[in-house]
Amino acid sequence: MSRVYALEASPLAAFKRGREVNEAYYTRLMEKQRGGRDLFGRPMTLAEKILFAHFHAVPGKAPERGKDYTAVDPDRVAMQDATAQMAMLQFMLAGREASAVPVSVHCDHLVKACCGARADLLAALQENGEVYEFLATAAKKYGMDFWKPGAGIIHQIVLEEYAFPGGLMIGTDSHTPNAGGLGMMAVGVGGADAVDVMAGAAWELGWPRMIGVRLSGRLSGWTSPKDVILELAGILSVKGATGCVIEYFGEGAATLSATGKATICNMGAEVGATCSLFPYDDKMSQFLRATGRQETAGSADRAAGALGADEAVLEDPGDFFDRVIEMDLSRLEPHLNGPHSPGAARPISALKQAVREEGFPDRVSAALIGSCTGASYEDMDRAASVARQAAEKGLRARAGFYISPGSERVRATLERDGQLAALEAVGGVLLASACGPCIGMWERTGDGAGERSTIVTSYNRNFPGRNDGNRETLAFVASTELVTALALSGSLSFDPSRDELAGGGGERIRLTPPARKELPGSFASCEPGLSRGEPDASVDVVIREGSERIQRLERFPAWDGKDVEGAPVLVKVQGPCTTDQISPAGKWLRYRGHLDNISRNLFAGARNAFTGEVGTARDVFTGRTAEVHEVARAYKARGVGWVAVGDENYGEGSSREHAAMEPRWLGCRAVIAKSFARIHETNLKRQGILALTFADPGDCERIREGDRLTISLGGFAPGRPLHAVAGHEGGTSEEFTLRHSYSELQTQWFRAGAALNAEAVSPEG
Ligand code: MIC
Ligand code: SF4
Repeated sequence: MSRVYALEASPLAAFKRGREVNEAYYTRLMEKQRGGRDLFGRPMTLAEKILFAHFHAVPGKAPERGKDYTAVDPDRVAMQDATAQMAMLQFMLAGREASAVPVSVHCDHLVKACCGARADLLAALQENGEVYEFLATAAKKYGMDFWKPGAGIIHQIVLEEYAFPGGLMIGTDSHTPNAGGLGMMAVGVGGADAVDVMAGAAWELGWPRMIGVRLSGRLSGWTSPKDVILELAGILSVKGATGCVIEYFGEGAATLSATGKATICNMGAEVGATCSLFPYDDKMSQFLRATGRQETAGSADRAAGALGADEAVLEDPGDFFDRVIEMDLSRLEPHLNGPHSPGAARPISALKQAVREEGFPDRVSAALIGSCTGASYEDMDRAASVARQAAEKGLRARAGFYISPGSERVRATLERDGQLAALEAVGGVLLASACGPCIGMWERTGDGAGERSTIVTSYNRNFPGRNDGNRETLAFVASTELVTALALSGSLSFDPSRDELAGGGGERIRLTPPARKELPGSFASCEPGLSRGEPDASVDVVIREGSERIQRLERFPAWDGKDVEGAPVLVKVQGPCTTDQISPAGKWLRYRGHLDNISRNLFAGARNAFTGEVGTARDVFTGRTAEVHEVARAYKARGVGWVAVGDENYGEGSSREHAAMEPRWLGCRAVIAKSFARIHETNLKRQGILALTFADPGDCERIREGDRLTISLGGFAPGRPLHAVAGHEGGTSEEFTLRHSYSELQTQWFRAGAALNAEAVSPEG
């Protein structure tokens, strides 16, 4: 079977190696969508229209939301260095000469923030040289675009270079949906999903449920697009949109800049959404043109009708969305969400009380702006306008103040237009255009380091230990301009719309809300740091001999056809368990390309409900308590498979498939939770681990320390529950029922030992 592009090879080929999408792409998209109306027999949401146009083969009946799986053909793939290493190692096992779709690889996660942009970048090149060399040579061989360290953060570059309205993309990072700001359906996935698509197979997607958000009114004063999603996170909670696409519409949507929309879509990941989307509008057209994509803008302008939901959907959204949320931008308040969860929404007016009653340190010890969520030209311009007001009065930031621009293009433009100087004038330290402290690559020293302290960031995540590795740090997320105001005041409860700053001479200074400048007249020219990909079979992928960073992979063995029999429960995780707890980032990013080495962090950040401790477990055979990975290795050495037990929304957060590959490598047979986050559930399935849920969530309480689990796999098939028995220490046992969401294809992955074994080897054959 040769690969069939949903939008056919010829128009696709037109944009394949370049940055533009042509008219033919949209002509085909519109033709395809007409077929969609016949299949659904009703008007369609934007997500349905885009997905329909990308069907691998049109199904016989309209897919049922939240139930059916469908096969689609993404237009492109994006990967960042911390996940691309494992994805590339798996792709090498697939035996292909080149990627079947356009791919970009971005070096952004491994740059440590320590001494400022220039020095940090040089240190990263030294420190991670062999990883960059591996990725660069692999990208060259397989024909992928390669973005050097310092070029910028994956999602910002994708927005500036590759995203286009109506397209479908997957990316090995959970914030891939950022491209929804340009009307692209962009979904975060684990590396193995990307490998399939790069190997020419279709991509399987659970047909999503749809949440509609109607925006009315207009932002004013201190509110920013970020506050839309910070408020929504409070309404939906961190798992409220699991399995859903969030589609925004309404006259308020058209007032938001493209980068503001991207921020909102980016953080849809924080509520579990598959992706988020805005309809095409003038703001997107302006952004496409400002970033040099006139042809795409012109073609999209003419196809605008195909790039939004059908009229009837907008008139009666309640009939077409599973849930509709109304939000009036004029009434929105600036938010500071946290600590410890992006879903802990707090309007700024509630902060004073929260500081009093919940005992958060009011003093802000560090303020950080940037990341893929808060580093657009508009964000930084607003931050600079706040900083300027303070500088004019001779004030400096009262907290450590760090700036990570989203891309080199943005950085060069901020330098040219003076915003950078304004931020530095109040004490801001420029960091590299990379993830840095957002992913724990922060050598934090000085004020607040290693203590219980408050920090504020314009990032998207604030899980315990995320930014500086210290679980005692209380991190709050907010808009870039609010974080800047808090940096100046040094106080968490400072509300710039009500409170005044104290000047050096005792005078009181009231900050005025920053103006909104969405785009520069033009972006500054810069050396972008890109090597364009053309496949070249003669290139050897470089893996250094004896490397502790990169390890060639071996395939996981196929299922032996037997039940899970008497498997000890390695850990039962207490409370929310993010991928940061299963496989922490920070110093462990170093080993993202070496499965055995990174496995030493398995569950290092998770609290074991049996012991109450973080990162340890008891060996049921020896009674010895040790680090979780050591106990897992001991079981593996005995040839005993084990099981892990989790709570609600298990595996929320990042897309890192290490959180599934590590347990697989160390002998895990099944993870049983009350519920799963979408990407992690698929990652487990793809790596050959059974991802199961308690039919009765209350049964989770029946699992005790020392239990041995037996799970009967005889009738393992889509939609059929499984029977399990927990044998307790002391001889008693309890039975319970487990559910799962495996599709037919996914059960084949399990049988084959991993998805890679089942399908990606020779999709052409
Ligand atoms: C994140 O924001 O958590 C990350 C780091 O970008 C991850 C990817 C990773 O762990 O490499 C994500 O969001 O998927
Ligand atoms: Fe990087 Fe942070 Fe964005 Fe993840 S959320 S891609 S770590 S900037």
